[in-house]
Amino acid sequence: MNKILFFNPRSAKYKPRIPNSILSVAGAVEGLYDYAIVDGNLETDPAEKIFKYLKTGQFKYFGCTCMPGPQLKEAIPISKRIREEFPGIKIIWGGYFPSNQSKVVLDSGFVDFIINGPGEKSFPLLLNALEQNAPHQNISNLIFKEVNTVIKTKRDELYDMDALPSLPYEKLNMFYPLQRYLGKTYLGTKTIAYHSSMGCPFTCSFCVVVSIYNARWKGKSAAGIYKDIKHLRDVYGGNAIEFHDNNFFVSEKRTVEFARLIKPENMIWWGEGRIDTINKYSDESLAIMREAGCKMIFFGAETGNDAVLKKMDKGGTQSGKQIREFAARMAKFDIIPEYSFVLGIPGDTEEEVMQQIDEDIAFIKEIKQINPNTEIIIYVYSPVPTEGSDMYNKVLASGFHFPEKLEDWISPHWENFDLRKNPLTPWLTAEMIDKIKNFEVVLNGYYPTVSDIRMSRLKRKLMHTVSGIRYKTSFYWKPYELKLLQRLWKYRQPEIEGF
Ligand code: B12
Repeated sequence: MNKILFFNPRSAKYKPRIPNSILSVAGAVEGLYDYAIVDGNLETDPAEKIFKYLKTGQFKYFGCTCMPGPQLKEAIPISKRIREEFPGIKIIWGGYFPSNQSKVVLDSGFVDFIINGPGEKSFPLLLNALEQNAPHQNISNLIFKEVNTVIKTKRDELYDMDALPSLPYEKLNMFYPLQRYLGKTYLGTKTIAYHSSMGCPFTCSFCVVVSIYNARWKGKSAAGIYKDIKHLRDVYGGNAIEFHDNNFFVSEKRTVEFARLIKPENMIWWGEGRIDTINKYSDESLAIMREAGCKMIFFGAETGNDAVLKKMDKGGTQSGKQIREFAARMAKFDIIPEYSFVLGIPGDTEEEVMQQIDEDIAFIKEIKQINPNTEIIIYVYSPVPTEGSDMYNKVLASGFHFPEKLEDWISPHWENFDLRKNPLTPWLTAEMIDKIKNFEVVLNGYYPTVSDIRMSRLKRKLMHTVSGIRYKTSFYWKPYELKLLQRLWKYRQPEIEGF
């Protein structure tokens, strides 16, 4: 038997979302290969379920998706155990982690193939080759090992998204009721996770998308997106949308067309975009988007310092001035800008790094003054292998290196690395990390995120009052009282948990 077992490992502190990564490749083999899906987010013991499937003897392929962080905690031990107990099963990983950390993944000895970037074409081709004992060396978007050498095959051009197979929602529904994926969020009571484009046209040196898509972007048509959303609304009752694209708003025309189509459905939607791109949108476009339910947009603001933006290869026209003005412009249209900042990037001296952190903190406070509704997300810079960029060269020069053994990624030391909260980067001192984290606690106290739907008005008010003196006097040291409140009330952080 040649069935595929797909696995979506659990993301810690999750709210289950439609597993688009797995569904995209499942859709591509629909009708060609039979498959089952195990979603770690909806299982108490996914390993048990996986081995129950494998023991039937029907499965020949194990396809696992993986991003850094908590998903590795299941992906690694489960794949390893499969290799030990079922050595005949081919193990194939896809997703951002294996694409970017291919050597360490393949060196583990328990992953046979990595799908490098989009898998809709390469995955079925790989299976066909394996089934027919035919060569796989010419299949694009693949990484594998041959006599101890890691081979990366050529990359396909980005696909016409409208021509790709539709996602097999009905099939997913046979394994897990799709309703369970439509969670209650700030956006709505049944939130759909949808992915409508591939890549991003920019080359920011801190962003992992660059090494996979190399400044390319392609989007599904507005009509195609609408058709899928309408289906999920009519059949499963979805009433809000979280767009998971790296950059949903690249094309103003597509956004406006989609807004016009979705408006009568009365759905709230959210996506990620660039400040300089959306700043070019006309007032009319922004007004239509808001009327059509676009309530909040996530933007990588990164920093208000133009020289640092340049160092990060942010590209485009983004500047500190533009970030400020744009926050005010969004307020006019009643769209909440969710600004993310990257603090703690490498500098030449310790003083320089600290000074930049202080400057970024001051800038964030300024943004809050301009538009208090701006949501702030703070990340600590975690290097990604953007080979050739000046910033990554600096990272390497500092002595930083990624783990050399796959299992080290789940050691307590590395576990939180990609959560972008406490990276193990040599240029950051404990004092710097404390400063960033303490500021974040005070900021979240003074301005609790609107996306935490469980937090009552009264609790918000209380947190705001308690943190007032600290926030106003910039006294962030040891904010234990706020930490206690946040723990007590299970304050949630959208940067880790999504909405
Ligand atoms: C949804 C999502 C989440 C959800 C996950 C929910 C779930 N598990 O069900 C949540 C919000 C929990 C999350 C969390 C995190 N995420 Co996340 N997440 C995403 C997001 C927005 C969408 C993923 C997706 O569905 N894409 C759509 C599918 C179709 O694309 P795809 O995954 O690339 O899949 C294609 C190929 O990769 C390949 N493929 C993928 N898997 C497989 C498997 C097989 C078998 C095959 C054959 C092929 C294959 O084929 C697919 C079709 O072409 C991506 C960004 C993005 N736009 O992709 C970030 C992203 C993957 N996340 C990222 C990160 C870092 C995280 C965090 C670790 C940290 C953080 N602070 O965000 C946390 C982890 C914390 C946690 N709690 O687990 C990074 C990864 C960066 C990196 N260094 O590799 C990304 C790229 C965001 C970014 N731009 O930085 N995330």
